[in-house]
Amino acid sequence: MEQAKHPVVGIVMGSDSDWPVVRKAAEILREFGVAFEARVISAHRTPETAARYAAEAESRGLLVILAAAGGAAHLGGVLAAHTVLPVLGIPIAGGALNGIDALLAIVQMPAGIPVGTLTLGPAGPVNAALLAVQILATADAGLRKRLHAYKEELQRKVEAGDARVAAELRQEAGT
Ligand code: RP5
Repeated sequence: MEQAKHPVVGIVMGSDSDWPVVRKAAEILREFGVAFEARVISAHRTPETAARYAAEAESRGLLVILAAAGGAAHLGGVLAAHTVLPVLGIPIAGGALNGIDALLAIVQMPAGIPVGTLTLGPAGPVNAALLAVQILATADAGLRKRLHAYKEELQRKVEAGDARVAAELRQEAGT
């Protein structure tokens, strides 16, 4: 699932069952032209691989890691334990508690090992990728420009929605 020669963002997910939701993060990164890689690595089922991935991430040139997991979502914490790179945790909905478990697991890291906690639900991977772009943009003027354009586009969409609702109401009122 490698997108480019020198990925700077590592998307890691606990299971390939997370991919249908997590792929949105890949789409956003692609939209911004940020090279990434995506891996399925489980903190519980493949713990050695998780530790190795995080320990080698910095020397491999990664700058930010996204960690998506559901249930007892320890992935972000385990990766963060083995790297100084910023780790952004994405709680995946599903299972008996529908993501509340993952959210609480990610948000309760002990002092010293931060994991940024992103939105629960489909906005999670989108916001995680955007936050990764924003982190990279602190040292990349080109990316910052693209982020401004992205925000302007969001604004245009809301304004178009506002106009559409107003037009619909006018039509219903026959005015
Ligand atoms: C977590 O358990 C994964 O991140 C996934 O969200 C959840 C279920 O995994 P599977 O049983 O579908 O592989 O570790």
